[in-house]
Amino acid sequence: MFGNFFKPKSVDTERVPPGQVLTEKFPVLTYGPTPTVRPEEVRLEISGQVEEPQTLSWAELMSLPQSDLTADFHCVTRWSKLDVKWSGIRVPDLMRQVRLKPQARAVLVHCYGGYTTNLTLDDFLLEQNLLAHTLFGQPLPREHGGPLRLVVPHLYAWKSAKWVRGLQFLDREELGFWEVNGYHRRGDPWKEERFSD
Ligand SMILES: Nc1nc2c(c(=O)[nH]1)N[C@H]1C(S)=C(S)[C@@H](COP(=O)(O)O)O[C@H]1N2
Ligand SMILES: [Mo]
Repeated sequence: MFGNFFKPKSVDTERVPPGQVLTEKFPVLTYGPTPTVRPEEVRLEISGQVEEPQTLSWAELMSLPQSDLTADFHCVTRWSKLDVKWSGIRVPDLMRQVRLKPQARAVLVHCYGGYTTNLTLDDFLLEQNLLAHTLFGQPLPREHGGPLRLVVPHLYAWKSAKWVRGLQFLDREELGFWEVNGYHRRGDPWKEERFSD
């Protein structure tokens, strides 16, 4: 019996969406310059279809419940990375501080540097979505969105907005930066929702 001795490193193809290739590295994908924001400068503005607009400081964010997440990361340019380890604030834990107006349907995520991306509330409020400040146990590197980024594991990674500074709740979906420029409005990697028709 060779046992596990010669067991090849197996790739779990059920975890790789169609048209994607695995990478061990963690490429950086940013449109435009990388903003420099110090944690103590971070403000998260919550606006739009909410009963009370509010701005959270870094200290306030850190005082919310903190969670770990291991998730696969799929970029529409066809690389996927498995088992990325993040820590941060689960979106539902943040949203317990927010009273949405009944007509809220979607969110436009705003970033330092001007990037935006859109999500329906159904896609945004999921348990596994995280506002991450830690990557593999280290402070989130600036090029990967530090101090604070969104992680939305079930959609292509352009929805995982880096350097988040605002959540604007809307009564109907407005398209973000890549979505205006031809990317799919939702971006489910399992359905290969890469581009809009
Ligand atoms: N603010 C901002 N967020 C962003 C982007 C960007 O250009 N600006 N690129 C998106 C894209 S296309 C991908 S694939 C992921 C890449 O994250 P990474 O650079 O940490 O790998 O970030 C997403 N979030
Ligand atoms: Mo991407």
